[in-house]
Amino acid sequence: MTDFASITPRLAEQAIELPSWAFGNSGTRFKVFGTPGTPRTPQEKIADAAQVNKFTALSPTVALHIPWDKVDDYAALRDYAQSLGVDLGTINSNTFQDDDYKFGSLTHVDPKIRQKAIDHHFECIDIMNQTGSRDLKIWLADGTNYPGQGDIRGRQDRLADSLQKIYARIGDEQRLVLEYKFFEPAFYHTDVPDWGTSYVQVLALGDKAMVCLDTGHHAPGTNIEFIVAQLLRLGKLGSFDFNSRFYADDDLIVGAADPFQLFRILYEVIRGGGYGADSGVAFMLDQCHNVEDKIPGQIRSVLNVQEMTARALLVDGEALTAAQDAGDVLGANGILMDAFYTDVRPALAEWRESRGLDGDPFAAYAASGYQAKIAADRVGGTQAGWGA
Ligand code: PSV
Ligand code: MN
Ligand code: MN
Repeated sequence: MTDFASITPRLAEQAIELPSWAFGNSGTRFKVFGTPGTPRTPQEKIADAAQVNKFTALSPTVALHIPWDKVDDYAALRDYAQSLGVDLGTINSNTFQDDDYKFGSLTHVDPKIRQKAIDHHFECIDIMNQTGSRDLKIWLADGTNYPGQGDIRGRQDRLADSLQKIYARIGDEQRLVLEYKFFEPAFYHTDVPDWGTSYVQVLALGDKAMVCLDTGHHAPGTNIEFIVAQLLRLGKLGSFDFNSRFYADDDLIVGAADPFQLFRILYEVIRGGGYGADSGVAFMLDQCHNVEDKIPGQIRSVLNVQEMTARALLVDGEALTAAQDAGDVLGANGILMDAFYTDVRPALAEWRESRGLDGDPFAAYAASGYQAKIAADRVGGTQAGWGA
C-alpha cells in the first residue's frame, strides 16, 4: 500500500465547497425544527461557513442560492467573505418555489413562463459576474406526475432551447452545470432524471457545460462510481453534490450512510484524473442538517470526505493493475479493500497538527465557544432556512 507521507501533498489540494443552505434551518414536510443561533442573513451563513474552514482548512468557498441569498451588493458580500478567509463559489438558481412554475420552468409550455425562468438564470449570471463565481448550477424540479400529463418529448426540446439561451450568456471563464435527479417533486417523470439526459443536454451546449452528480439522486443499488468513471472518460463531470441517502434524497451527512460507497467514488475520481484544483471537477456538499447542529454537521462532512480521499489515495495503483491484468480476482479486490480498511484518522490528526491546525477539528470547534456565542447573539429576526 502507498504510505501516508507520500499522499499528503495531494491531501493539501483538497477543497470542498459548502452550501449556504446547510447553515439555515431545514426539515421535512412534517416539521422544521429551529436551532438557536441559526443565521438570519446570507452574511451570517457565510460567517458560519468560515468557521468550518477555520478548523479544517478544507472548505475555502461557499455556494449561494438565489433568491435565498439575495443581497443588494454582491461585491460587498464577496469582500465580507474574503475578510473571513473564504470566497463565494457556485451560484445555484431556483425555479421551484414560484407558483408560475407549477407545471415547469425551463420546460414550461408557455413561452412567457419559460422566459421568466431564463431571465432568472440571466440574473444569476449577473450575480456570478459580481461574485467572481465560475459555476452556474441548475437543478430543475420540472416533470409530471401522471402518464399523459405532459408531452415528455416536447418538454425535452423546450429544455434544450431554454438551456441554449442561458448558455449563450455564460462567460469565457464560467460554466453551466446541469444536475440530474430521478424523482421528486415530480413522481412520474422528471425532465432531467439521469446522467445520460444531463449529458446529452450539456453536450449539445458546448465545452463550458458540464454534468453535476449529486450522490443522493440515484435509485437504490445504482453503481455511482461507474457513472463517475464514464463521465470522466467523456470529459463531462463538472461537479459533485455530496451527501448521503438511506432511502431517497435524504441530504444526510456525506459518508454517514455508506463510507465504502464514498471511498469507491473517490477512488474512481482520483483514478480518472478528477481530483485536484486543475481537474475541473468541483467538490461540493449539498446537505441539510435537520436535527443536528449545522456547523459541526458540516465539519463532520468535510472530514468524512477527507478521510475517504486519504484511503482512496492509499490504493496501490500499480499492484492493482498488475492483479487486474493477471486475472487475480480476489487479489485485486484485496488491494482495494486493504486501503479502504486503513484507519487514517491518527495520521490525519498528526498531519493537521504539522500544519498548525488542531488534530481534532470537531472537538476544537466545540471548545471554541462559537456555538454559544451565536446562540446568544442571534436573537430576533427570522432564521434563514431552506426556502426562506
Ligand atoms: C433538490 O433535490 C436539491 O437537493 C438539489 O439537489 C439541488 O442541488 C438542491 O436542492 C439545491 O437547489
Ligand atoms: Mn444537489
Ligand atoms: Mn437533492
